[in-house]
Amino acid sequence: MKEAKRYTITAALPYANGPLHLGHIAGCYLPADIYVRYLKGKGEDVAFICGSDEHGAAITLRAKKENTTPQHIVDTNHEIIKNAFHDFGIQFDIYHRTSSKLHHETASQFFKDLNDKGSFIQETSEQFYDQEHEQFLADRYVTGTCPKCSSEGAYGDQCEKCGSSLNATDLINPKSTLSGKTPVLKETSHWYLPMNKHEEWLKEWIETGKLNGVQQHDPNEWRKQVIGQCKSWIDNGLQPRSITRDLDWGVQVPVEGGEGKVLYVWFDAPIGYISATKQWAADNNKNWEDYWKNDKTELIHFIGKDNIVFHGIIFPIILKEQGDYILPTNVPANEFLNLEGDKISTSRNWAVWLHEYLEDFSGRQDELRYVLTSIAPETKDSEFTWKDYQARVNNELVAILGNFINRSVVLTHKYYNGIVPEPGQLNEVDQTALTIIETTKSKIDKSLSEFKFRDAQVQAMDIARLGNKYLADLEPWKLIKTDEERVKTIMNIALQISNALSFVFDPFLPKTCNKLRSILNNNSLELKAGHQINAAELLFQKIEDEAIDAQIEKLKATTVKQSNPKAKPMKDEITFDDFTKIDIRTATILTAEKHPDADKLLKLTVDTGIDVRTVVSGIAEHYNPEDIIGKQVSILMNLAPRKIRGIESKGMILMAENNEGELSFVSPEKAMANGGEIR
Ligand code: B3M
Ligand code: ZN
Repeated sequence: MKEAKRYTITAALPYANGPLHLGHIAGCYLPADIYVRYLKGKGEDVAFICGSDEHGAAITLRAKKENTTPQHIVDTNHEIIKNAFHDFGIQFDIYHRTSSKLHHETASQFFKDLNDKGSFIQETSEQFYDQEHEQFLADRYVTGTCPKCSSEGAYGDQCEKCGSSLNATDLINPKSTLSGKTPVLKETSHWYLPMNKHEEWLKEWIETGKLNGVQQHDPNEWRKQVIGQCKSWIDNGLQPRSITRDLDWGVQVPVEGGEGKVLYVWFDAPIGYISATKQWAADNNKNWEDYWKNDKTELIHFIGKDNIVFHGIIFPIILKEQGDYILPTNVPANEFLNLEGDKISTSRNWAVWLHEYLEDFSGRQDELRYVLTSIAPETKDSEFTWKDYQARVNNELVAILGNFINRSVVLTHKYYNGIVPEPGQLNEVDQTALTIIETTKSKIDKSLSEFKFRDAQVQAMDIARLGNKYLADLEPWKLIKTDEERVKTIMNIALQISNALSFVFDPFLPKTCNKLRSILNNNSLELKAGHQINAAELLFQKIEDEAIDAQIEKLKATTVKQSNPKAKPMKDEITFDDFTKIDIRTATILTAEKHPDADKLLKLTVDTGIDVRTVVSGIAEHYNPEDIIGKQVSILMNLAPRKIRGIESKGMILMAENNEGELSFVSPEKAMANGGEIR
């Protein structure tokens, strides 16, 4: 018996540290879902795998920031993400979690097995350590200037500006995200994956698709940017990469010496695909190994471009080291989606959140699916704008697809009481239309099999265009008065085209196609004469200007606007603990006089409520001494005393400064008792 072919299709596990935005959807989840629907439509055996990535510093830091636990963060976001996927029609066979017991066991066993095989090296090195918090600083716990592109705010594992993957110790001017202080170096021991040992086979596998001389995949079918990124990594020389961290959130390192350490999130997350498959198999009476250890199975990873090296190099190394596992046959990574002329940014809230779209445009998930596929960033970055969204929905979905179906169904009811008429002799126009539809169907099939979803959807819309033109050219509404027999043929063909559309659009617009099939009252590729169809219903509604304007307003309103372009950038983030160390109080100036030795300085005595003290302040160019006596101000109390031009100054008067360097006191808006805390 010939062994059946299977597909394991994965979509990158989203970090459960925040909701999904349109960039995530266009980059990875929508193309994956379209591909899976296409395969399942052909009757293929597919496991469509995803889940929440619940480990890593992004999550522990988020918890710290929100003063809660990592578990709470992942529980909340897992639900939001899972529901948004469901409502958007992304139909995973399983949406699992990496915090699950099964995943911890699976990842742990994987590590143990590879460790036993000698696939890792263990090394002691100096890593950044925050003395105040008594903690090693993994990945996002350190920020600094990127050594590659010099931009500030690069993380210890990656610079988001230039995309370079980094080692924390490469950062220029590193700062702990916990204390804001410069970290010290301290020795710690970690496990490393010696990627350098794998260069040779990886190079051959990426460039030729061969593994041990056996053809595994055709590299011409891989996207250029995927091969390009993998090759450039290999050509630059692969380095050992640490796969454990000094953290207390994640999968514990299960071997001796692993106490207090966890697996690096990028080591355990891809194994999450395997643990999810195990859970799905257990729930559905399948054998998970068929989907991971059988070379008839195609493993395909859908991801965004920032995940390429993990799926094209690191995970394949891990799988190959295990021995029995298959390697991916393709990694169709997308580029990025921009939004209204700017990069999507979660920190600036420059994003359209999927769950908010689904609330604001309830029931209109297919409209968004259509637009995101039309602009899918398959080969280069692309852009979403609300006006373009509106135009594509109104001019394509409503005016072409919706209009054609509606005309066909309405006329069938008008002329034939909703019964598909028997066609007469087909003429050349009819034949040509049917032939074009057949060839377009095979083109769509080919495009989908090559991961060209944008093209495939255009081709599907071409069928609706052709249908519209067919009706517009033949004008059955005029012909009905003169040639009733001919109209039967025309309407039969229009309904055949409608039926074809309910299948070719299915991977792209699943909800609409369900509705269309129920209007046609037909689930089969064939639509027979004499068949009764149901009443017409509109497939799409026009999107009005108000809805679009409201979205643009919302985007602008929630985005942090810089009203003063000259304002200095914000300093590094501090913790609440840091803030509580600062003691600022209300105080009243009792006396003021010019500093005997400095033009810019005034010598003040102030009543701080708890003492009367001398403060030297650099405000002489802005205030006359006599004008400020009795003025209530803010004073930084616990600043260590310093001598300024010979006079000891205790504390500092707080001043606001404008773009021109002019100073102004920061005073309570109404009179307050001196010594009142400012917080
Ligand atoms: N969570 C990164 C990301 O969302 C990561 C993907 C894991 S896939 C195994 O970009
Ligand atoms: Zn950089």
